[in-house]
Amino acid sequence: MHESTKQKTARVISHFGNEILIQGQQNLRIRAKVKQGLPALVCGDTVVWITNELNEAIAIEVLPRHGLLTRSTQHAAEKLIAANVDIAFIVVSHKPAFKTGLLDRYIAACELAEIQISIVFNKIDTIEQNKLEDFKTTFKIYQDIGYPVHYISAKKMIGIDSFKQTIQNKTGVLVGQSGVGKSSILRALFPEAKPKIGEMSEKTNKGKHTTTYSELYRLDANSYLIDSPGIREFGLNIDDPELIVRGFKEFTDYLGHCQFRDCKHTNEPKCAIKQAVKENKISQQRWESYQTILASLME
Ligand SMILES: Nc1nc2c(ncn2[C@@H]2O[C@H](COP(=O)(O)OP(=O)(O)OP(=O)(O)O)[C@@H](O)[C@H]2O)c(=O)[nH]1
Ligand SMILES: [Mg+2]
Ligand SMILES: [Zn+2]
Repeated sequence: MHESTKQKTARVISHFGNEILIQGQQNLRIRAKVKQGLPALVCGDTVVWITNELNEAIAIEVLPRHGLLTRSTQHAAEKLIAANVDIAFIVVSHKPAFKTGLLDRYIAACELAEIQISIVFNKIDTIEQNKLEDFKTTFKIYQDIGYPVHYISAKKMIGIDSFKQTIQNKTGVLVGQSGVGKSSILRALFPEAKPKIGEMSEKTNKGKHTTTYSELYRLDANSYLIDSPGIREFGLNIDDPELIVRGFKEFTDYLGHCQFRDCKHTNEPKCAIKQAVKENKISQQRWESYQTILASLME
């Protein structure tokens, strides 16, 4: 076979319109075109590519995906965030202010995409001890559900090693609000990576949307980490509201025990989920998040 038509595989580092940046086995970053008719590609995809007679790299096939993280926006029903994701690091902090609803949406999206979840509380170097204790109480709910919570400081390199191991031989993605420190965490884990790190707005205490597109970084031969842009609203990409319960893992044990088979677990009588909330077996806060998401999808 002529060298130029030899097929190789590569991971998609990032995606711009009709062009992608790919990384093959030799760690080289190559700009490639995408053959017409391929589905929309996203950071993390694995593609088969060739070099044509003009010496251009062309992606000709996308390999089957797992762990496809998506969301919906006002403009698009489905916006791809990353593909082939094994584990999501949902990054939260006290600065910008923590939002339970957003965390629960991320969790639901990852559960539905069968992506493992890890919560990362960043910037512990700038929080008062008693406030940190309050957060630890809040996050106990998530630990009880089975989600590990890491308390770290990317800036002061505290707690970085404890979750570094969880990414070995996996593809991870960093998600969360703008300014929580996703790119800073990437740099702490992988100093050779030089992602842009933003300022926080002093006026609003919010991030400035420094990272504008998702990008894949190779940590070692089999471990990858994707840095993604922070977002304000995370719309769940679900067309069937009945699926939402699958995004709330701790509800699972109670499903099928409600009086009505089509119970939505909102205000129906003899609802096993509501009963579990009453008995403190399911957190009131999580149940409220569930209802907010359900209401937003029924609109
Ligand atoms: N004190 C402190 N500041 C941090 C820490 N991690 C990040 N920061 C700061 O927080 C700001 C935002 O950090 P980024 O890493 O750009 O945040 P991001 O989540 O990537 O933000 P977007 O790309 O906009 O989504 C920067 O000023 C960082 O220096 C930390 O552990 N401690
Ligand atoms: Mg960033
Ligand atoms: Zn019910």
